[in-house]
Amino acid sequence: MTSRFTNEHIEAWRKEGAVVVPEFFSGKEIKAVAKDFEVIFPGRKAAAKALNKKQKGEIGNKLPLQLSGKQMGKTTMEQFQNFENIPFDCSSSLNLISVHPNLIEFARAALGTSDVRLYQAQAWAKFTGEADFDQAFHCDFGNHTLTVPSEDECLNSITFIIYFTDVTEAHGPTHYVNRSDSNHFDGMRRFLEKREDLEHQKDLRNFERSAAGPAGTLLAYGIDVFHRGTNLTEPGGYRYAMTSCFKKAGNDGIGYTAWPWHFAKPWHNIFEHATPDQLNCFGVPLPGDPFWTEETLSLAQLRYPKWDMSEYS
Ligand SMILES: O=C(O)CCC(=O)C(=O)O
Ligand SMILES: [Fe+2]
Repeated sequence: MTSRFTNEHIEAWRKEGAVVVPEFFSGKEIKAVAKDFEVIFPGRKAAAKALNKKQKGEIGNKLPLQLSGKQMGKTTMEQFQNFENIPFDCSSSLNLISVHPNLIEFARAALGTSDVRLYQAQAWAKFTGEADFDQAFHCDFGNHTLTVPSEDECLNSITFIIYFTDVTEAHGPTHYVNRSDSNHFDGMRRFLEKREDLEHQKDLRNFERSAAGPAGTLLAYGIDVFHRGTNLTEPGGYRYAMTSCFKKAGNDGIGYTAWPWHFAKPWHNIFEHATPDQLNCFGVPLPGDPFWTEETLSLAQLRYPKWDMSEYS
């Protein structure tokens, strides 16, 4: 397997908490995944005009948060209209992209372990005019752990946001701030003490970077990194993205999705096409694990009749 990233990418992620890798995915992979997005989110229409709720004052923040003439963005339910957990009713392309072997390799290198688990994977399509996608800077640790981020990034986790359409500044790229610019723990202290702190938001804006890039671009970041979604302003524009989060196996402090909770979803789409290594990311024991006995093998085969279990027996 040819690596799609360098040691510099891993070092940048470790040091700054965020790194962008353009062209991580190939044209063929992008095309197949984008086609699956049309299957799971059919008939969505992008508008010619962006929705800017803050200017219209429809949502408005409770506080008069003027930020260089514009109010501070906000995370709203409307931004998540086309947002779904794996597995999906579509081909294996989208179903397996969050455990692509090169992504697993990236997560292993970043977290300094060979044993990683996927704990979040969501497809997310955004269309111009569907919502005002502008968010305030935040860290994701709030819904990835019940406490706070560790000082050791390997004890936290790695989130990938992957774009499967070209993303310019007009297509709502994720904006982020490097740890060394946000003063890291001081920044988090300010965030925890006062979530809607306009002064803090202004400070962060001075350092914001963009993950904009062609389809296939990967943004890797940590749960302690300030970032925000931005609005789609391109007439008729849309952004297809996938999130994929990994943690070190056995790290009970990090969580989000309990895969069996989604038992009614089409898991066969994953079992019938994934390698043992990919399935292991969901917690399926590897071939040779004591879990696998004659009984468990035959029962699992009954549950997923088309799963090729030859490597397990
Ligand atoms: O969609 C994006 O670019 C980022 C969204 C985000 O950070 C969030 O909803 O937590
Ligand atoms: Fe976020």
